[in-house]
Amino acid sequence: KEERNMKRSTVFRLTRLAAIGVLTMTTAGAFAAEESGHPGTTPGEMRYKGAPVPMQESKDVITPGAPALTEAEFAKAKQIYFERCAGCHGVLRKGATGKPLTPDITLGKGTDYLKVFIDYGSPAGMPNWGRSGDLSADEVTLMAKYLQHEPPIPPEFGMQEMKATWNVLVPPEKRPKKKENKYNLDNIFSVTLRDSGEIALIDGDTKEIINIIKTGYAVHISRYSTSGRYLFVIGRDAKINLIDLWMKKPDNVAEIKIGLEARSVETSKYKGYEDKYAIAGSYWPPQYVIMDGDTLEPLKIVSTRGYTVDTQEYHPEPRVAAIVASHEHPEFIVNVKETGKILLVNYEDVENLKVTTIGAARFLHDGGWDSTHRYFLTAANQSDKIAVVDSKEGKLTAMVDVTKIPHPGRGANLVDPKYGPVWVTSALGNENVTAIGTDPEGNPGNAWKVVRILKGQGGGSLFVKSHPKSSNLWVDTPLNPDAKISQSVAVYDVNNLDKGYEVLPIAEWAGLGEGPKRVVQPEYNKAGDEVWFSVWSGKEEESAIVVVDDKTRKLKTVIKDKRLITPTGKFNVYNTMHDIY
Ligand code: DHE
Repeated sequence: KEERNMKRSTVFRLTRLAAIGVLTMTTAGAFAAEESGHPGTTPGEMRYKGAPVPMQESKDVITPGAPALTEAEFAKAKQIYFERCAGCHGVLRKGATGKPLTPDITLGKGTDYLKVFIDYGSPAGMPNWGRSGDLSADEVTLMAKYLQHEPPIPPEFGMQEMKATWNVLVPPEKRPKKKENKYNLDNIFSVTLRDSGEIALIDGDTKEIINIIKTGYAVHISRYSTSGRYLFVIGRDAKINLIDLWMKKPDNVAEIKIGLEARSVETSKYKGYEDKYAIAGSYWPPQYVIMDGDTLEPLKIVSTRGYTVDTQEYHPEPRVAAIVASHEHPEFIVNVKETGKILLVNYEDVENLKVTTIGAARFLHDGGWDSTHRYFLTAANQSDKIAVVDSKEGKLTAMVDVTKIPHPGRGANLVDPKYGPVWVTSALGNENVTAIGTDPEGNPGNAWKVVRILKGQGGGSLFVKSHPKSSNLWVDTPLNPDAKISQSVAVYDVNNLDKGYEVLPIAEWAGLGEGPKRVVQPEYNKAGDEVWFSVWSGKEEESAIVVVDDKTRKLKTVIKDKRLITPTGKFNVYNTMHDIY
């Protein structure tokens, strides 16, 4: 209800934001989802879908036989498509989590059929764009006609385009020779300020803001170089910022755009290659690029276009999802979403790149390491599976079936008193918190099996977290439609998992006014004795970060500042660079 009220009062603002390409999933996508009530698709899943694609230019084709559209109508429909539809149906409409919508299919269906679909949605997850009021009757008709034309093709983004955006603001020789500030670098947090196109660097010891740094649009993640000196931040618009934490006041030293839309960046971690290379993957164009680690100079671009793992059908747009750096070999591990392939990209010789392709399952998304950093566990989210890769042997170890739409973030590693070491994921589609055995030597009977399913507060969970020094497991539920659930967090005692969870009212502790106040992404400090939560409100509303004492589970402090606009992901230097979670 709260969100619906917000919707009415902010329709005008949202339309403007959409027009300039900064409308976010939590606005457009979430409202449609909230009101859709589709059997078979939970509100949590629906809210996670359909983010706008920041696409401006494309090659447009008016298709013979398709209903007539003026140039202005075509342009308007194209904008609506990229803002509302491309997140699920793909830029080229070849289908991603949503169905394919190419003219060979849509022309046969015709305008009237398509109008009904767009208006009412479908049980398979298509929002009811017309009925929910998100699109007017004229816009529904316009979209039904537009979908019968060939999809506009956005431009490619090769070396020339990347080099044109590449900017070394402070060359390596002009950078500090040693750390020039007094911060305890290991305990700094990079915090995504999603809707302001910035990150906040926060001193984990004093909780003071060190700097607010301009980045790409709707930043997605932060990762650190192995030495902990450099911070890499990537925006949804595929802009990467390289930030030097040794500077008196840490700030940007280089930037580049590696495509038109992206989510992932990582740096080389293998012995001898620390801080040497960076890699980023893009949604559009579907490719990854290896860069120089301290300048972001693009060195090698590799396309991910190819054939799906199962039906071996060509996919023109397989997006790059999570990337991790191997500790066992000089390799990056790259999830290719729509084809369901996991690539082991060996960076020993960038000119003669060796790539091992592991077939997993479609819709690879996010994932993280087991506690030994040998096995990478990653969600094939719409396939309801967790793929396990042995990074030492370079092989698929197992495919584990889990329940509806696993979403681990990087997951959480615990020692289950009954089953030994396990890795945990929560889910978007239901309340299950699933533990998978990860110790083939010590506990072979449990390895790569679901050994325990805990009941959580509900679906719409995005992230779980624990720490080797803690006996708590934290599970958020920011996309649950019930405000009581989305504004609180569940915490389990790892030594007594059967006891169930305690609920902490994190948003209430933040003491904020109006707003959705979703509680998202637990992140530990270096010592493992504090957990930080974002209380994520609207762009115009006050948000905060709530710090909880891990041992007592009591409120420690609330970080509030008018510059903390829509905080979401938080990345502690030490834990992120050492893959501790
Ligand atoms: Fe994320 C990680 C993609 C929406 C917050 N998100 C990731 C990763 C991918 C991804 C591929 C893994 C990167 C890696 O490890 O290399 N996310 C997507 C989407 O495609 C999606 C569904 C829609 C979109 O348009 O982006 C999406 N993500 C969101 C949000 O709405 C979230 C909740 C808020 C926000 O800031 O935008 C969000 N995603 C995050 C965070 C991580 C992340 C905080 C990193 C978690 C971690 O602990 O590593």
